[in-house]
Formats: sequence, C-alpha cells, structure tokens
Amino acid sequence: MLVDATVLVTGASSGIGRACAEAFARAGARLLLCARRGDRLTELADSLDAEVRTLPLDVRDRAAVSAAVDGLDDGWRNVDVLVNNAGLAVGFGPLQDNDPADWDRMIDTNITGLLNVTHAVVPAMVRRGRGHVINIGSIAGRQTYPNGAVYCATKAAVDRITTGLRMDLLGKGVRVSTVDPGAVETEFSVVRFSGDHDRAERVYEGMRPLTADDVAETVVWVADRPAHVQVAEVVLLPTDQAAATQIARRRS
Ligand code: NDP
Ligand code: 8X3
Repeated sequence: MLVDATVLVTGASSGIGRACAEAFARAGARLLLCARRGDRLTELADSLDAEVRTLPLDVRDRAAVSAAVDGLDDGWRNVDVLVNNAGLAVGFGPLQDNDPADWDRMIDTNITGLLNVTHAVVPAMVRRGRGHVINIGSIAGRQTYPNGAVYCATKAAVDRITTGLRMDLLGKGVRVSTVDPGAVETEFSVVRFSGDHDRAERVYEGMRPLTADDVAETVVWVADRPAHVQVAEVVLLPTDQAAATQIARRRS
C-alpha cells in the first residue's frame, strides 16, 4: 500500500523523523523531507533509494510552509501520509524559573508548527477523499512530569488536536493517528539541554531506551493498515519504562 505513496515527514533531519524517512523509503514510498537544516536533508536524500524532494523550512513560519506546499509540482502535491514529527523540548526546570522564550519555542514548534503543516496539507486530502495524518505525540502528553510543564502541555495539545482533527475529518476518508513514545535516544535531550551531551546521556543511563527505528517501524505499520482501519493511538514505551516518571535503571 505504501509503494509510490507520497509521504511528508517533518523533522526529517534527525532522530525519529530521519528514521521514518528511511523506513518509508524501504517500504517503497516517495518522500517529502522537511526540517530547518537543509544540508542534513540533502545528505539524507542522497542516501535513500527513493524519489525525494526536500523542503528546508521552519514549521513555525506559516507563510513558508504554505508557499512550500503550494509550490510543489503536480506530481508531489497530493500527500498520502503526513508525519507531523518536528518538535522539541527546551529547558528542564520549575515553571516559575523558566525562560519564557523557551515556552515560545516549544509552543510555536510543537503546536503551531504542527497546525501550520496540517492546514497546508489536509485540504488536498479532503478533496481526494483519502490521506493519513500521523502525529508524533509523547507519553509526556498523557502524564505531566515535574520540570516539564510546558513541554508536557504542548504534547497534551497534540493529543487534543489529533482527536479534534479526527472528528472534523469524519466521513471524508482521511485517517488521523497519534504515536506517543516514551524515552527514545535521539538528539532530543541534547537539544533540551542546549548541547550538554553529558547531561543528555544521563537521561538514558542504566536503562534501554527506544531507538528512533523502533518508533519509525511503528509509524510505518500504522500507515500501512488497510484504508478502512484507523489506528487511533499507539503508546510505545521501552520495556524499562512504565510511566513518564517511572524508569527501571540498572547500576553498572
Ligand atoms: P531530534 O532532536 O532528534 O529531532 C527533532 C527534529 O525536529 C529535527 O529534525 C529538527 O530539525 C526538527 N525541528 C525542530 N524544530 C523545527 C522547526 N521549527 N521546523 C522544522 N523542523 C524542526 O528529536 P526526536 O527525533 O526525538 O523528536 C522528534 C519528535 O518526537 C518530537 O516531536 C518530540 O517531541 C517527539 N518525541 C520524542 C521522544 C524522545 O524521547 N526522543 C519521545 C516522545 C516524543 P531541524 O533542527 O533541522 O529543524
Ligand atoms: C519526550 C519524552 O518523557 O522525556 O517526549 O518528555 S519525555
């Protein structure tokens, strides 16, 4: 079903998004790859055995998103699967001590950016009577943890947007899913801790996190169900994790 499908992945320059691009390419899809770091997208495109177009842009920039989608040539305009993956956490600390600029980055990327891309892509799905939006949420959207209130709130918003969009698209042949992972070792924690690799590594110390490939395989599975089957939500945790704040760690 995914052979020759057109799949748009946001946040394809790293981590889960990059792994999704690779997994959809293996499944025979054609790919639209979006992120800010165009050099990484070009390098990824060159490594894939698939037809690829790159969309180097910031999902927060609504005008850039709609110009990029509107500017696609006819063969690429009809997106079959949209993977809304671009996102980030910035900072980790009590809300009253947060830098409000960090809230802006998270809210504008994780919520508004996801809305910008969805709004640009979904109308053509509705016109064709088919398509699939797969949002990457998080265990953090289901359970708040200390020092992460705003990131958790953005992922809770993704959960509500997923549910609301599914309602708004009812009867139009367009599926809406969310894949909500627990701890996945990517550049996520390096970004959250502003490039502090040692601190980022400690997040996964003594436990076995998910890999980006684990999540990507699930995303491809969700996309590859028959058209009448809508996987509404998947929560994907490492075996070493039972809840957002409950992780089994082994001492070395
Ligand atoms: P990475 O940091 O490895 O990847 C994040 C991706 O998002 C990058 O490709 C980055 O590209 C892109 N991105 C960030 N901001 C923007 C922007 N403004 N415009 C376009 N692209 C952007 O982290 P992950 O792969 O882990 O994160 C992917 C998603 O998974 C996020 O939504 C995250 O919240 C979610 N998630 C992650 C978990 C984890 O433990 N790692 C667990 C649960 C969910 P660039 O910088 O080039 O723009
Ligand atoms: C990323 C996973 O629990 O570190 O969404 O916030 S968590």
